[in-house]
Amino acid sequence: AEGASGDRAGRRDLRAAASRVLLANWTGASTVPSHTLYPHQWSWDSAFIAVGLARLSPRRAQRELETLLGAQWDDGRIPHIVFNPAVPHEAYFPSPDFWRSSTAGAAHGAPSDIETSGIVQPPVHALAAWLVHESDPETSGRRGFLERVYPRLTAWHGYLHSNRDLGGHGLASVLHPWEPGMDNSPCWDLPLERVDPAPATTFRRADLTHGDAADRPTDLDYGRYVRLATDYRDRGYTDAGTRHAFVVEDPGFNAFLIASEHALAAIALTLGQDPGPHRRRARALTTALVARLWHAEAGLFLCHDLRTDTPIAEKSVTGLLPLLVPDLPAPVVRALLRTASGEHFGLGSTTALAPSYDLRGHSFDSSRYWRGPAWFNINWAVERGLRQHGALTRADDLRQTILATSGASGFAEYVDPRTGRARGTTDFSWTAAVVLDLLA
Ligand code: 2M8
Repeated sequence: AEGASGDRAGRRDLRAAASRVLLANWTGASTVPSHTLYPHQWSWDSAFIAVGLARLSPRRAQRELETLLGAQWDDGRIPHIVFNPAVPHEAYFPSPDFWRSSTAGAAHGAPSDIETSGIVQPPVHALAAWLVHESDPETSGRRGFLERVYPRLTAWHGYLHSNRDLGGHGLASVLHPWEPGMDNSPCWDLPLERVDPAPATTFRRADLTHGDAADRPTDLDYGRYVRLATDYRDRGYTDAGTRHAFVVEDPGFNAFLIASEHALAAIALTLGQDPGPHRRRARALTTALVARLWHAEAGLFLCHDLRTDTPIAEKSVTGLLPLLVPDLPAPVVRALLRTASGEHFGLGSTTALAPSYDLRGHSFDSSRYWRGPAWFNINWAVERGLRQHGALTRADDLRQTILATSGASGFAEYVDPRTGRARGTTDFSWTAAVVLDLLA
């Protein structure tokens, strides 16, 4: 009994600590991922943050998503950063004067009164909106939350289904390593070799003021990120009909899109509208995902380089994220579950949390950002996926590990997957947010 009450007290303390992080990172209408490293609003961060905020204040969670949706472009895209005009330009690179969204993006209906980036991030938003609604349907209903966000989320998916189906195979593609959110994943090493880096003298990184250089992407990576973003901007943020140096189909990005398409079906049904179009889309995406990106011999989904039309032979956790997809073929699910706990990801054995990249991969690095460290938003998604496919004990174990590691690391941005040691910054918003959700 003492153990149980100690456990209860521990959970209460963890909840209080996670709440303090989110409250401190709230800036009035949205939440920064971190006041130091990322002092603006980020797209997929806000989706995870809203899921956690819903456990504290459903109104605030709705506000978080609606602030982001307020910066949506007329073509449907949700920009990956919404800039806070009160923050000085030097605080983050690339700043608004780099992206120039209100002018360079004018042809695509970028907002004129607010500055944003011009690229996107994984579409976790409809899933988040549905979870926010479900956490308190009464408040959501009274405030007309779903009515307001549904058309915007539908337009967002419309953008991804049309403008971003650059391969013509029914999947959304990404045009920059910042888009799938796993910035310096070894998956991008090969496609990035074709990109001529912008000279280091032409820009100034702000991240190294707050982050340890050994935890961050390299200068060469940054040179290439800058080149790709500059080219996209200088072509007016146009997707089709131009040649992109980097264009990839990513399984994690598409898995979130499918989970979110199912969420749109649930939202439509709640609003008394026809869920059919969303269900058909989810089915078509699922078929395309398996046909294009599943590799039975590798035991997981692989990214596909559309420039060379070849699979990228790197095992990244993005290849496990399709566990979020409800109706995968049974042999695919079985193989994914095996891979998750096998030598490459070691879930529940070598490591406790899923690493971002193959523990045995030639590029594995336990500290450097998306080249090995374990991330809490991704582990939250894997936990959901395991649960959805009936791997309940493993989902419970992973949940406990997420809760234990997050608090002990000071709500780290990411951790060494073998030791759980904090990496990157601390008091990180999505880490606190997924804790609040998993404790509920
Ligand atoms: C990281 O990416 C940004 C660029 O978008 C950066 O390094 O400056 C990534 O971890 C990304 O997934 C995340 O959304 C962002 C803010 O937390 O930081």
